[in-house]
Amino acid sequence: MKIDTVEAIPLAIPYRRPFGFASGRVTAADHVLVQITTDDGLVGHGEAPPRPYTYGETAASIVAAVRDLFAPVLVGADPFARERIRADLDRTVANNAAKGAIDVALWDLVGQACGQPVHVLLGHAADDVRAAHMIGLGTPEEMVADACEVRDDHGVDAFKIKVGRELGVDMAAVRALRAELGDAVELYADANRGWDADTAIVASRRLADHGVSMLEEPNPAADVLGRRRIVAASPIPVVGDESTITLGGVARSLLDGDTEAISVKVARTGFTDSAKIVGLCEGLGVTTVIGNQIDGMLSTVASVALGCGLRALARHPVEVTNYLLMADDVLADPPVIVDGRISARQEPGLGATIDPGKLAHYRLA
Ligand code: MUC
Ligand code: MG
Repeated sequence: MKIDTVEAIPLAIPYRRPFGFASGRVTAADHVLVQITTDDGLVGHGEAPPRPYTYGETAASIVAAVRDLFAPVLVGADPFARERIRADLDRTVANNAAKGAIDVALWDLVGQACGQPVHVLLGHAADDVRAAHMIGLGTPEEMVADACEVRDDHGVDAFKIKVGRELGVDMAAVRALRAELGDAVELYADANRGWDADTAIVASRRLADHGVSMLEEPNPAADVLGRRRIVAASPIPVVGDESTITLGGVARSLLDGDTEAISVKVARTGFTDSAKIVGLCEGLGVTTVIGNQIDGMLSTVASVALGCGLRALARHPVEVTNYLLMADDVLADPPVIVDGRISARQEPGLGATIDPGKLAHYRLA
């Protein structure tokens, strides 16, 4: 089996409402669909959500990187040779979302070729995972309403609260959420580097007082000594997300003592490098959780496959709900979250079929 064509298709899908966080705001899904076909007629897909404020990529840069740099390497290659392909892709630095989407599409092809779902190929740790919902920035009332909608409609009982603003504003939201949702739900927080070290240390204590279990990216990790002071002073683990986006970066960050747990995202490390990061962390006794890069439906399906594939990830809630913000998407069969859980698909590969009508409607010329 050889790769025949590689396409990067830019999409424009409206949002039901914007999603805000300390380092940016998303108002529409300008995701790029990566579509790889093989000479025996298989079609694999991956989704790249551009996050310029996190990785520097835009939809245009992802399309250009796939078309000009990565497609020439991929065409003619065997999709099973993911390590060789990755070595070739890594001759270009960064472009995390573009590479992540390509890796997801390759696993989709491998799964289809083997007649096995991706979570089974990865190790089949579970058939379903607990869902977590990421609550974007807003007033306490807006944030509570958002959480209640997902709790009431989908039974979700784990929530990541965006923080990183003026501390009094964030704590008002955290208090309101805890009061409304009760003590039984799991709450953790993500500041997207919005605080300085001193503020983050105070915040970590106040968050812990409200039973918030983890604090993601409290400050810029490049503030090396500040980050170490937070780790030393915080009663709750400090989680690396956008500061820990490569295998080597995760190793360095853990050894340097600037993170204590790691968020992995298929949208930036695909299945291959996510699994390597999870293995590294497992060996070190470090918790890994699956984060959400404000994914559409395809990346959501991929995240569930990763969570159900690997034991260390299946233990923790997986952030899967952000596709609910989108008014629509290009999948024929949307994800389903019931009683706070979401199941891996049983079809070969990702089991995600693209609706040709929706693709024609949402693709940019
Ligand atoms: C997160 O966990 O930080 C916000 C920006 C991005 O790239 O991912 C999100 C969520
Ligand atoms: Mg984060």
